Amino acid sequence: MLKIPESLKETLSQSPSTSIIIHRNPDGDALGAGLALKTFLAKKDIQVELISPNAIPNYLKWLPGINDVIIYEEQSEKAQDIIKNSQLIFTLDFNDLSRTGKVFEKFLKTLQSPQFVMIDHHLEPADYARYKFSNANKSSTSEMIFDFISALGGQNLIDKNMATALYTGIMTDTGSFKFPNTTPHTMRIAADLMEKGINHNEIQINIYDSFSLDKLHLLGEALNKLVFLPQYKTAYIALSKSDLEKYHYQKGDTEGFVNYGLALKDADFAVMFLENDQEGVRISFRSKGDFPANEFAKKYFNGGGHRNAAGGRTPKSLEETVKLFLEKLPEFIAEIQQKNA
Ligand SMILES: [Mn+2]
Repeated sequence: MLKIPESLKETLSQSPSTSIIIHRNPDGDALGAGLALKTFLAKKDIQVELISPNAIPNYLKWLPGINDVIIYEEQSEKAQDIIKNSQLIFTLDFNDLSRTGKVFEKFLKTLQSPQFVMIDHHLEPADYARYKFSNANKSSTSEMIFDFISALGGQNLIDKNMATALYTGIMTDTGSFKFPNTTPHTMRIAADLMEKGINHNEIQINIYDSFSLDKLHLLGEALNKLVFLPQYKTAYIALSKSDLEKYHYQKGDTEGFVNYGLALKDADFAVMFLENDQEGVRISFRSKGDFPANEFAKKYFNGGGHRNAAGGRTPKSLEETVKLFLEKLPEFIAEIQQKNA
């Protein structure tokens, strides 16, 4: 059971103005958690806006209430005014203000004594929040929002749309209840959400069975490019800018591709490199079992995350990035083998 400090309960009972901020390149969990919390607070007569650092990916545009999300990159002055006037600023599904992006982070750091409420399930939470709900054993931030609402006695306020948002967050962050982060508690929440009248099959179809032909063809290209290194139980995919352009890449199109590497028998570690104009190379890491994908991401690729799912980036070219990866992988594997010996 999540414990909410009395002072936070009291602030919430005084109809404060609030805002909710999620991480850059928002995923199903960030948006699911954000939309559900927003509706809950609004039902408690609390003024609230949901702010995303950048645009909503296409595969999530069907979520109820998504059109009211304020995009910081597009409406920064409006977003800044809202945040400046917020007595509480919820930050969801990230552990460090840098996850909002350079420009947004810079603004957040200019705030005078902001009251941040962190609700998040990533390791190593930074220390910016007055109220910190951080638990890396949770499947998702959406699960934590369900717990947060329950701890405030608000379960009866969860309606079908909120349940749809939360279910989407839990489903996407657990890979449809497949990843090791799925607990009995996660399943009980999923059941509770189903009882709120959601159409779980439709959510599944909206997320996983709504690909464009371009996206499927890009997946074909990615699978053809998959390289397996049996000696390191590692599979990787590298997609160049021209690969992406060939299939009219849109943000979110490669969502989930990295997991195909783990579908390979005997692969414990899967990596996907994505060459992106503005951001250099974005890298996704997935692992089975004890392989610490987050440590690898942190050590060599300015990243981090969970043991089985992490991300990173480099300003290098795709070629240089893959070269560095191939150099460091044997070193890293030798290290963890030594540690476990
Ligand atoms: Mn999450």
